[in-house]
Parts: sequence; structure tokens; C-alpha cells
Amino acid sequence: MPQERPQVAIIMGSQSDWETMKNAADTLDALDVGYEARIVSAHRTPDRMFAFAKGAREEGFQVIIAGAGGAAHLPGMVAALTPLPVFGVPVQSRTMSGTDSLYSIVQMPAGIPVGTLAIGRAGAVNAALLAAAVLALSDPDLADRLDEYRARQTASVADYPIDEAP
Ligand code: RP5
Repeated sequence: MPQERPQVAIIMGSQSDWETMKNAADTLDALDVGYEARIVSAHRTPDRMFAFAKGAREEGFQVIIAGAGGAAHLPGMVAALTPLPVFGVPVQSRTMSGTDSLYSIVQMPAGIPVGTLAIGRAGAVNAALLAAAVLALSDPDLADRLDEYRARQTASVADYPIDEAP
């Protein structure tokens, strides 16, 4: 049954994060999962972040994917303000290759979890797949689509490597 409201919120600290976070959006598109993408900065728009996080459940979101880079406080702060599951994506920063982002997101204190993914594109794709897996627990059609996604992925892997054009 089509969902009236997007179930997943994809939030990011800056427009510059979209190149990475678009991979989460593309993955949710491939699974036909509704989402809304917004820029919500913990540092530059703290009031917007607070309002989003406090209202996310009432807005109908069920899972939040939060990407940020550098001093990446967004996923943890949002997780502190909402009971919804939050998956954090460390965006690859220019100066420290995303290790700063990763450490900022992953070391949450006990009691406020952020499911932290890999740095960059892989993390964004996998955050979307985890979000879909959570939703699939109560959505058998989505569970089927996830199975098909995995099957397509498996079928796309060649048995032998080939020389690629330079
Ligand atoms: C963080 O600062 C954002 O998540 C972004 O990854 C980083 C740099 O932001 P810009 O200076 O590119 O806007 O808040």
C-alpha cells in the first residue's frame, strides 16, 4: 500500500553533504521507499535541528539517516532529541578524510545510540539499506523488494575479472 508520508528522513549538515547523501536517496528510490531530504545543521541552524528532531515522530518519520562531516554532531544531537532510530553517515572531509566525522559520530555515550556506518558512499548506501530493513520488519512487500535487491546484486558479480579500459 502506498505510504502517504515519507517514512525516512535524510538529513545533512550542509549542501556539501548532498553528494554523499544522495547515495542514500538513490538506494531508497531503488527500493521504492519514501523519504524526504533536508539540510539541518547542528551548528549553523541549531533551532531548526531541535525543531526537526522533536517533531520527527509526529511528522510520521520512522527512521532518520543523518550525514555530517568534520565536527559531525548532527546524528548524535538528533538521536538525543528523538526516540526514532538514527543511522549516522560520516561524510568524507577534505582535511582528515572523514576520520574526524567518523569519530565524532561513533563514540556516543551509553544510552543514546547512533548506528554508525562507514565513511562516505558505502555508509550512505548501507544506511539506506538498514533503514529499509527496519521498515521491512512490518512491511512484507518491502521485505520482498530487499530480497530482490540482494539477488540482483549477487547476479551482477562476475565470476572472473576482466581488463577494464584505462
Ligand atoms: C558540517 O560541516 C557539514 O556536515 C559538512 O560536512 C561540513 C562542511 O560544511 P560546509 O562548510 O561545506 O558547508 O557541518
